[in-house]
Amino acid sequence: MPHSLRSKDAYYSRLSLRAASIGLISPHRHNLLACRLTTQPQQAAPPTTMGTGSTLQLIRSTLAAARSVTVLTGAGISADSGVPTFRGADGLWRQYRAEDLATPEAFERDPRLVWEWYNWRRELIATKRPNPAHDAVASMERRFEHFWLITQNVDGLHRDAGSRRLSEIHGNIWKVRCTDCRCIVENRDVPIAILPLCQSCGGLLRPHIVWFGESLAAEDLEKSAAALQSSDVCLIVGTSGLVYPAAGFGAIAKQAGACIVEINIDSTPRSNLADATLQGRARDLVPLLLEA
Ligand code: BJW
Ligand code: ZN
Repeated sequence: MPHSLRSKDAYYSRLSLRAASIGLISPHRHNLLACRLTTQPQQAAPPTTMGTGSTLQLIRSTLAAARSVTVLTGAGISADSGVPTFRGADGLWRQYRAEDLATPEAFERDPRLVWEWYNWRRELIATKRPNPAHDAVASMERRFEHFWLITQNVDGLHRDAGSRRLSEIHGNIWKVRCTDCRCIVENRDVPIAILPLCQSCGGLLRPHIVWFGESLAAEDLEKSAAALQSSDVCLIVGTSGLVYPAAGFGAIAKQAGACIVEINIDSTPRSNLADATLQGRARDLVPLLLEA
């Protein structure tokens, strides 16, 4: 791993550790610690493959013994519902410049352009439904005594699937925030009026989304860090592992003793951290984890 990434991990890990309450060490942890599960496929996988059957079996038995599970998701889980990712072949950042659309400076410079882009994304996302991977994550919440979902996705599909114990750490595209009074309200208008104004104070509304250079909500960081530090298993699904602080979350869980399982169609800069990797589509693989 390049030195720059290692030091970023350390920086963000320190930040999150400071923000977190102290995690509990589960008695189940020690068994799980001992198990470095598998084979990690080194080559790019065909569209849908998975690790060996025994890998899957080991992950299932590790999950069966786990009391505390944290799931971290990224755009890949919603790609299976038809929501574009950011960095894939058809990813949003291949077509658009993040600096023009997803920074506070961009919004200050041209709020109309930014809202038009979000309007387009709202129109697209409004037509999408959760897929079996979202459903499986939602059912994990019911299965494990301690469970937390950390999603980087703003599309709300985890909530639509029924997940409630979650932090949407990059915000939610169906919420707006006033740039003056800072109130946050749900807004599902499609299309949304451009430029939308706050009903309380008349101020300009912005998407309730965390843009580059903006801090994540302290409460989300605290809840995430607490969950990561106390998890027996940390499942990382469909994220490129490039955007901090989430890119450092696997390392926090690992350092605290969790067994790390990565599910992705590709390898990522974080794959080496994983105790087990399953290569393939989230919608095919995540539901398999729960089968007996
Ligand atoms: C599948 C699949 C299938 C596909 N099945 N898998 C230098 C050093 C350290 C830090 C920084 C730095 N310079 C800047 C920073 C900080 C910055 C950052 O990390 N930048 C990096 C790019 C370097 N981070 C921030 O600014 C964050 N704030 C912060 O850190 O505050 C403190 C601070 C600020 C500044 C300096 C220092 C400290 C805020 C980050 C906000 C990110 N916001 C976005 C966009 C919001 C716009 C919107 O959505 O409307 O959030 S960026 C974009 O990336 C989006 C995503 O949530 C996020 C992560 O992407 P994700 O989910 O991983 O998607 P992809 O597309 O990258 O990957 C998809 C993956 O799925 C791939 O791996 C595929 O293989 C896989 N896949 N199909 C399974 N079917
Ligand atoms: Zn207001």
